[in-house]
Amino acid sequence: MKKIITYGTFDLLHYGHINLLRRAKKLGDYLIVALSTDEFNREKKKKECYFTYEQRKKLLEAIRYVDLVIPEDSWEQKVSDVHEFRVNTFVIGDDWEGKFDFLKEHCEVVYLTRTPEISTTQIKEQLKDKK
Ligand code: C2G
Repeated sequence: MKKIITYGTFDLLHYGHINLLRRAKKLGDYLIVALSTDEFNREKKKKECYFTYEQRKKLLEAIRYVDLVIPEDSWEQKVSDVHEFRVNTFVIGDDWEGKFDFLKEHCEVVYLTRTPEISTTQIKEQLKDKK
């Protein structure tokens, strides 16, 4: 079984996220999503989420491509995750191109193109403008 892992906040889930998860799953048989916790988002990623971790987790678990959701609560957990879950491939959007090449000694590393015209930030801004 070829295991894939990806990481993210996945707030206000949209089709850009789904495009990423669909292509990530295509690379193997089992997709793990390490989902940024509320604390990790607030303290380390400086992101304020609309949905809580539990709500975002439920949304991801409803997606056919996702097999397991685990918490991401530190930048440093990736190497241990790869070994603990016997991951073959790390996947993330190419907005992170090169940033996780250190994982290449532990697993395959794949950067997938982002879906260009959509982002959680853009959704929030457009909703604000509509008020
Ligand atoms: N994504 C995408 N296209 C978009 C928006 C997002 O392909 N239009 C991808 C991102 O590249 C990422 C995933 O969807 O691979 C999740 O996006 P975010 O929730 O913004 O994740 P991010 O904050 O980049 O977290 O340790 C890694 C971080 O946790 C990644």
